[in-house]
Amino acid sequence: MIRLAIQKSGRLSEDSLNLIRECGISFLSSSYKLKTEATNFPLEILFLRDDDIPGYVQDGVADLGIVGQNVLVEAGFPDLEVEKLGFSKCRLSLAILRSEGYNSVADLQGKNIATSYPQILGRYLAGEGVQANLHTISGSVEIAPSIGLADAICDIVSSGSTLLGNGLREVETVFRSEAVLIANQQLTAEKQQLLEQLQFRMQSVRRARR
Ligand code: PRT
Ligand code: ZN
Repeated sequence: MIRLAIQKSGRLSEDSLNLIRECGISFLSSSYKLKTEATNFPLEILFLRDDDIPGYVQDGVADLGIVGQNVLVEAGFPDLEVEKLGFSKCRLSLAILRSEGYNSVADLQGKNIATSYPQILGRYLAGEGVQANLHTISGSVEIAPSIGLADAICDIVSSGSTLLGNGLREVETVFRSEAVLIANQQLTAEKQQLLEQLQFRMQSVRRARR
């Protein structure tokens, strides 16, 4: 039996469940249960918050997980990635108030930047030779500039309409992300074999969708 952690409720949930079902794996799921067992594959599914998934897989509480690369890399476990899944594509971008001028990332020198991704942003700014003050906030990052909490933000963007609605404009792409399958690095031989079967099925599903 191999244990897979997926997001309980959020942007990854439906596509994660659909992918497992399209792999030919059947299971019962109800909205209040935190785990379920597949009926035709030795798989147990755990439903967790996405932020907890990388750590659980790193520690072996779960063998496998489905999570966004943004969350995986921010958690500090990029090496757990074993397969790109092609959904939940988004980018982590820097944005400033639309009324502000902007030439290059050097303009952010000494500025206050609000983000939920201090690790990824810190590395990016260091690579650009820019020193800024990062303020870590866990949600509603987009309102920070308009209420005077920060000069800029770094947050997830997909359509861009949330930035627009908050009077912001995207000025730099810091990181590109999609959902990935992750795996513990000390799987037993049996679990490794189950992982390979799952990867094979996931690859077939993606090929069939194209
Ligand atoms: O409760 P839990 O902690 O499990 O969920 P969560 O609220 O932390 O995450 P959730 O469900 O919002 O997102 C899960 C993952 O989906 C993220 O980690 C990303 O990998 C991916 N993803 C894809 C996104 C988006 N697209 C996205 N648009 N995550 C968040 N957003 C936010 C964005 O920050 C903005 O505030 O959605 C808003 C709308 O975006 P626009 O640009 O389309 O307007
Ligand atoms: Zn989360």
